[in-house]
Amino acid sequence: MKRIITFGTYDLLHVGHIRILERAAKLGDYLIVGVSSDELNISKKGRAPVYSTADRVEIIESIRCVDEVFVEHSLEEKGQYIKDAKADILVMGDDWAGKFDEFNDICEVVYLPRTEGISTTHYIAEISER
Ligand code: C2G
Repeated sequence: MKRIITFGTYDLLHVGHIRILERAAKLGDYLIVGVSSDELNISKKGRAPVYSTADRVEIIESIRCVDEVFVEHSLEEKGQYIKDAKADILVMGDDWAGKFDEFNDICEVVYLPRTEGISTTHYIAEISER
């Protein structure tokens, strides 16, 4: 039984998010997703997500390939989250390539290619233009 963990904000859910979750799930048997809190996003990106933490958690919980969801409150706790989840593999998009290699001693770290040409930032801009 292989346990997979991945992290993200998943604001304004789009197919890039769905595809990486589905590809992550295929690497094992049980997919755990850390959804980053509004506070963490404000501190790392300088703005709050459009959807609240609670709404983003509810949305990610409803996705078929996702087995378990928790709120990621701090980037510094990542090692602890991985241990608590008893994860065998950490999956991240390749925009994070190399950034989580320090966790190779507690699990396998895999970076999957992002879906080209799609981002929450792009959709926010598109919606405001319209
Ligand atoms: N993603 C993707 N293709 C896109 C956009 C996003 O594959 N076109 C992936 C990202 O690589 C990430 C996941 O979808 O693995 C979630 O993306 P974001 O919501 O942008 O989350 P991020 O800011 O990367 O948060 O602890 C780290 C953070 O919580 C990760």
